[in-house]
Amino acid sequence: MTELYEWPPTRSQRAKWALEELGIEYSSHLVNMQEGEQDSDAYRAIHPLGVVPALKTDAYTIFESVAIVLQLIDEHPEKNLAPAIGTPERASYYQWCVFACAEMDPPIMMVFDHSMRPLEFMRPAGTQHDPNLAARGRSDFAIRADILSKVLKDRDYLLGSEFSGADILIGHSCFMATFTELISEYPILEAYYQRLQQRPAYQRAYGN
Ligand SMILES: N[C@@H](CCC(=O)N[C@@H](CS)C(=O)NCC(=O)O)C(=O)O
Repeated sequence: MTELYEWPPTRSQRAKWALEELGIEYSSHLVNMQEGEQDSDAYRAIHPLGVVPALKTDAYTIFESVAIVLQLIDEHPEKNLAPAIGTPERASYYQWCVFACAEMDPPIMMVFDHSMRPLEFMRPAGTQHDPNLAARGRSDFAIRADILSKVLKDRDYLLGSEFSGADILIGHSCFMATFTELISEYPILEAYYQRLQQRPAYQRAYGN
């Protein structure tokens, strides 16, 4: 049985969206962040950083949202959520998948941490909001949003006309950018995200 360790709405939704797109049967284990379950010995044995998501299957346990999405998609090539290995399209696919976690997550999280995160959930404990870091996050996000807008200007999805795992990952960045009120200045990105939100698998994963 496949078990997703999640606490919505967080990066665990990336894994959930992939599970839903692929039609994989799974159960959900809610890691109660408000009660500190992420710091329990039992959960730390699954994810040593005490964050979500993690995924447990009959064959392996894995953490890191991007790694989970890539692995699940590779296990189901018949669903066509990734181009064939070694092709030019696969190069773009890798590029945008890594861009999501390496380039989109940090500025968005900087804005969230320094303008929205309740102080009692700041890590390390006692860290205060820093408006300079929030501003830095906003300007770093703007550069990246422009890059994505240029790519998406004349296509429905990052790789062209076909939806792929890269859209799951950047789509979650759009979700976070909406949550942090960063997306409205980028109509192309906003329209792309609206397109993604029409997908039944997205709606099942994000609960709307
Ligand atoms: N690089 C990790 C980041 C995971 C992560 O930081 N998850 C956040 C939620 S989006 C979390 O669990 N935070 C716990 C906390 O802040 O206490 C991934 O993509 O899976």
